[in-house]
Amino acid sequence: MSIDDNPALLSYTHRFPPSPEFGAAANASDPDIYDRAAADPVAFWEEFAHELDWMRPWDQALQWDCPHAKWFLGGKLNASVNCVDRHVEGKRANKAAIIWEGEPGDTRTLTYSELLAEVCKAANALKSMGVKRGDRVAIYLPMIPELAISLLACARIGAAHSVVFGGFSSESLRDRIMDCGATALITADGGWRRGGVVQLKQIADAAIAETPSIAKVAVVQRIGAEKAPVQMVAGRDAWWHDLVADASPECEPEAMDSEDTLFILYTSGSTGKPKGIHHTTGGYLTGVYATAKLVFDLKDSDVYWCTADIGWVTGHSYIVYGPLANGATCVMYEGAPDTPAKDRFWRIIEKHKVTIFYTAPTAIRTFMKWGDHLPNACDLTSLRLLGSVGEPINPEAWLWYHETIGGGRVPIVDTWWQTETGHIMIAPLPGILATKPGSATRPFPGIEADVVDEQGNSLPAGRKGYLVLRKPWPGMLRSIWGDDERYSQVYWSKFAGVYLTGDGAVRDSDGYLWLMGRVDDIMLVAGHNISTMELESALVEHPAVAESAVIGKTHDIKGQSPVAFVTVREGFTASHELGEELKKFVGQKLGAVCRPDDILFTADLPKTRSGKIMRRLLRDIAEGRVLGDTTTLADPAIVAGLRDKYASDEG
Ligand code: 7RM
Repeated sequence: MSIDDNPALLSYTHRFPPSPEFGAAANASDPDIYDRAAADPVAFWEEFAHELDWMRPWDQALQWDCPHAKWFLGGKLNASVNCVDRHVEGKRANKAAIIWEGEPGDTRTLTYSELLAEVCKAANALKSMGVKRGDRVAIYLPMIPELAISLLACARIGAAHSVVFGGFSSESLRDRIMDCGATALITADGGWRRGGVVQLKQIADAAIAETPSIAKVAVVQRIGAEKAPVQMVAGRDAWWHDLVADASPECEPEAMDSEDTLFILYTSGSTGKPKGIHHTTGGYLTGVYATAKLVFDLKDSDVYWCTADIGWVTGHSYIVYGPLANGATCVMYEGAPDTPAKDRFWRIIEKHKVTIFYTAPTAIRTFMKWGDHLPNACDLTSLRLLGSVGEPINPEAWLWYHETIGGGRVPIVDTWWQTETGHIMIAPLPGILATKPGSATRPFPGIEADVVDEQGNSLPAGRKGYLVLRKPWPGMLRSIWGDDERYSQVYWSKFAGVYLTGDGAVRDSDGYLWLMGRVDDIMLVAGHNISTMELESALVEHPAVAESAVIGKTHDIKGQSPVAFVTVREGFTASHELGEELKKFVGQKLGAVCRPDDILFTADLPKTRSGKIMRRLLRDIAEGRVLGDTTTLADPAIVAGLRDKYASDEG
């Protein structure tokens, strides 16, 4: 039997049904929701749109002229009003909206009414800088409250924000500013990272020396002149605290058209220049509101923490817009998980009694490597729901997360989505579906996902193929900023009328989806389609393995042969014997065809700054090629080191 007909992942058969108590109290508790949404997805989304505050109702829910969608046409609303004002007017004025924790240990809590005043002051400050409705504002900030405030302030006055992650270089910032023609920049003197200071203003200065569109710069003082000296350019730069000190705490929100731009967010993509993913207002807000409500089961009593940076879409949708549209209390943390010590996350959960915790598999695997004693020493019993996003979560990591962090009590929502999709597309409704470790389960109600072959034909259960989305959804990207041709070509040209996600997937006999990573990463070994994810999941089941990345290396006979890069868990040492043992281990678990030809031990794997393993670079290393684009790497030294090591091991 070929691997294709028996994907290794489907051998993970544990099921975790929701507890009756969780199910009974959940925001989504009626299994009928799936059929109801499938029968009329547009009406389903309208139900959630109706739960938002509109200044003018929409005339038409959806206009679909493939590949261009418009949602809630004619409707007018403001995203900041939906995330802030309506909670102040409701019963949440004194409820904490943001509980912020700085890396050095300073904290700040903003209630919804305080957040409203801050957003209005910031909105007026932007106006004083000459920013108008329809303009673009670049934001280059650390994870401080001003970052969330800046997004909402832009939304309030109808300017589109373009957030650039605070770890990116001046070149990345420059390119992103130029592409969207931003006229103002919000930055800070610096940000804390592992006890050190990232000199954001200095980096920004280098970028804006080459971006004539930027007329004004607002600078938040996070660090102070001693550790982060800045040069303020007269007429261009102003301190944030000066701008807001002069600003009124009231600001009439703009009535935005549902299809007006809310933000642009750049994704690097594997080749070519970054794509400015273009999101609009009404549909996006409806999508993040509905998914945050049902997937995270947000209640007024929750303390919700998403560990992503707002520089990524996860932070846009599930730190800012989704939870705040639901009136939630959100924890926001500035720094690294190992500062001052490797238990920082668990200390934060204990301190703030976090109930919902949303993080990435890369972080989970790191915590596993650091050892159970760290979370075990903290009181994590406040938790009632765990989430995962960013990469496929290996069943082994899922089970560890469930046991060690969730105490075996709480549901895990593995949420599959993309910058382009705007909001969660595939994830369990935790009160309804039984979960299976390693599967993101079923599409969210109203979403139609499919697995298709090279010709676009639907594949039956057990066959790997391309993951596609068959119907428009409210938060979908509207285009690539300034390049509609590329938008059509990248997402809509391989199969007529359906959205190509670029990911591989397989469905099991219960209709659950198992994500296989990017299709570019899938190997063809002796005629078998093997996903790198399957081998990686098998490898991390071995007690010595913390994390692994598998790639296919060109092979004369087999076409490709699997090569595994492996990091070991604390207390284990890399050795030739361990390498041989791991090859055997994988061969026994998955069959001889999957047995890796090479195992290379390494202290770290090359990852993007959002934590995704960059297998493309590992392929370059294994093939002895010149390394491709490395600008999105979190730590370029890792790849250089690996390349040398690989060359010497081979030699
Ligand atoms: C939210 C985000 C998108 C890509 C996507 C996948 C991978 C994300 C999961 C996942 C398996 C998941 N946006 N991905 N979530 N793969 N299971 N739950 O990450 O634009 O930065 O990346 O991330 O390959 O296409 S993103």
